[in-house]
Amino acid sequence: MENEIYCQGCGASIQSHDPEEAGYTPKSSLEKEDILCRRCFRLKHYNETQEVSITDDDFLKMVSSIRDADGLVVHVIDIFDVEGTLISSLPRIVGNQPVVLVGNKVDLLPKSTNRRKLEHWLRSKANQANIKIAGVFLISSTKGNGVEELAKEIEILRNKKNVYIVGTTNVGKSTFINRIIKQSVGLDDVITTSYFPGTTLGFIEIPLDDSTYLIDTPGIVNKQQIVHYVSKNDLRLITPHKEIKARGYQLNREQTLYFGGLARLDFIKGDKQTFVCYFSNRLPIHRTKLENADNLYENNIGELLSPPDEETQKRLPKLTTSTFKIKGEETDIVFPGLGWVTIKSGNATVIAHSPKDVAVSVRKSLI
Ligand SMILES: Nc1nc2c(ncn2[C@@H]2O[C@H](COP(=O)(O)OP(=O)(O)OP(=O)(O)O)[C@@H](O)[C@H]2O)c(=O)[nH]1
Ligand SMILES: [Mg+2]
Repeated sequence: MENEIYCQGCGASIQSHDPEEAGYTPKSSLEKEDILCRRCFRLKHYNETQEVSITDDDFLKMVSSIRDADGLVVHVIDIFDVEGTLISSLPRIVGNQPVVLVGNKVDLLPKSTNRRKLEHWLRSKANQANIKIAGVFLISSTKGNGVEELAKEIEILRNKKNVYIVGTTNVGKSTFINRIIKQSVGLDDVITTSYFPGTTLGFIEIPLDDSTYLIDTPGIVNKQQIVHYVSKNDLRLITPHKEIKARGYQLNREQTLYFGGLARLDFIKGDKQTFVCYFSNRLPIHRTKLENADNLYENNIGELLSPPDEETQKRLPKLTTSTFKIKGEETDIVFPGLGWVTIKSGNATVIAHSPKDVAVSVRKSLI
């Protein structure tokens, strides 16, 4: 449509006939210069979400239109959920555009994290997925770390073309753009952000100059992201809000750690040693004997082992196991979207339990 108007907060096309649908704005508010739809208004002011009927597939189609465009793609991922947020099908979605990989949320990492190792790990993950990248950056969109350097690099790499900010839902794409807007023109929170998945509903164009734009896009839905299986309340508990604190446990073999009741690590073989856990400070960790672990789960899931709350229990896939024999170097067992456990001795056999589809992986320790 010619003179279609879009919500400046979420990018939805503005309409005044269906209050239950995306972009609804009462007729009386249509006169304003910058229009914010009712859903954005409520998200912003009351932290209230409204479901809309745009499907995962609609989002994917929208983002796939970048394939026919000409510009720079900035692929934002969440460094706490690299498995769930690195889009392995990115080359198919955005075609041959150059790609910058951005690991967001570094403010949550323990200070002792080795950034070089983290960058190296991200690079190797991108390589495995056959995503050719023009650079890797680590930033915090909320705190601003690294954003200026990245903005400078984007300015060079974009070659006077559009810049598309692409990623799965909730990685902080809109927060990143808001940070850039704030740094360049001083305005706060122009685009709507929230800790719920599925906030941005359409493309949002922020002018870079007379003819090119920085473009926010809706998050692509990847079913490996744990955010899709947890209730809003549990999402609050598992999402770290500030720098995570290491929690160390001295374990003998045949002991188990539960991370709430969302994941579990069994220490099967190896000498007595410390397991250092890096999870949201609000996620309780329980230690038990391996022989009691199944029983504890059966009888205490949702109570002592919480989260999951009732709503999450209905949605969460069953826990499945992966066995890892670690030999010779400090290793992290990574539970995507939750956190990781560092095995300091570099020698142990462990069994990791995680919700099916949220696959556990290992990497060289980052600390
Ligand atoms: N700690 C931390 N949280 C962040 C950072 N960037 C974004 N967040 C949080 O992550 C959540 C999602 O942010 P959004 O900017 O809405 O994410 P998005 O990628 O635009 O999500 P969709 O629009 O749903 O695709 C919000 O709760 C943000 O506050 C960051 O650098 N550090
Ligand atoms: Mg967004």
